[in-house]
Amino acid sequence: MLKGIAAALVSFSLAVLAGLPGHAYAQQPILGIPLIEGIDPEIDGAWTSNAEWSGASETVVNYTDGSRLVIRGIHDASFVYVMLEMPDDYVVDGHGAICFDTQADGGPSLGMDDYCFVVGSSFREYHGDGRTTLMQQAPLDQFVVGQRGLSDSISPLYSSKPHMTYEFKIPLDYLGSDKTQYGFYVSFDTRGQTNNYTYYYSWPDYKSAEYLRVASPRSWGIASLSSDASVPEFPLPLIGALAGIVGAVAVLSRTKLMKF
Ligand SMILES: [Ca+2]
Repeated sequence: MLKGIAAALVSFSLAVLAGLPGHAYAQQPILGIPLIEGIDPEIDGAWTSNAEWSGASETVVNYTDGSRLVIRGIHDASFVYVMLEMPDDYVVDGHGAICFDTQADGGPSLGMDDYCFVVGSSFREYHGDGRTTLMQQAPLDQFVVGQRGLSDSISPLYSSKPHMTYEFKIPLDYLGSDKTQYGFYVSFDTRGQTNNYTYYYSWPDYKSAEYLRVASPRSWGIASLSSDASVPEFPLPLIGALAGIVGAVAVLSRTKLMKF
């Protein structure tokens, strides 16, 4: 019974989170990225240890087709680390991309200052051309790293099968280390698990049908780097949703504890 209530609470909270506005003139969703000194995630495309991503912020996106994306972010003042995790995707066959609008100046098209890092069968970097929303291949910066793979039971989201994860490590110098906020966009695609269609997803959640075409940077979210281990500057509606999740998790943990 308790579990049912908790599950309902979680679903409700996630629905609220997923439904956050991401449109140009509405409030842009913010992804907080806490500072943790001395971290050194191994960019191997998987949860390498329990502690690896435990201090990171966690943003859960629930898509209408039932797919889920979890975005984790952390920085150590030299690098920003991002993990994309798809708990319902069990096959290594797609692309995962993160894009930074380094000037946070939005705009309708992908600019020269907008950098995308894409992991597929290889790792590539793209910039904008200032005219379209199509990524243009650029030389890969020597210090950026990206990798995809499968996470097993080390991940807290493990169900019964290893699932897709993408890990990225990007030098803050390269993004402009005087900044604490960047426009931020995530996309990924995957083949259907029972058919040959390719499915496309993004954060903020927009319709897409090409992995190299992004939503207009003015409609992206914001990555906000914190100067300490706290997760900064959530917009107000999020606080209610988060409180719901925290409550639900508390109930869930309690339910689990009562079993033993
Ligand atoms: Ca790892």
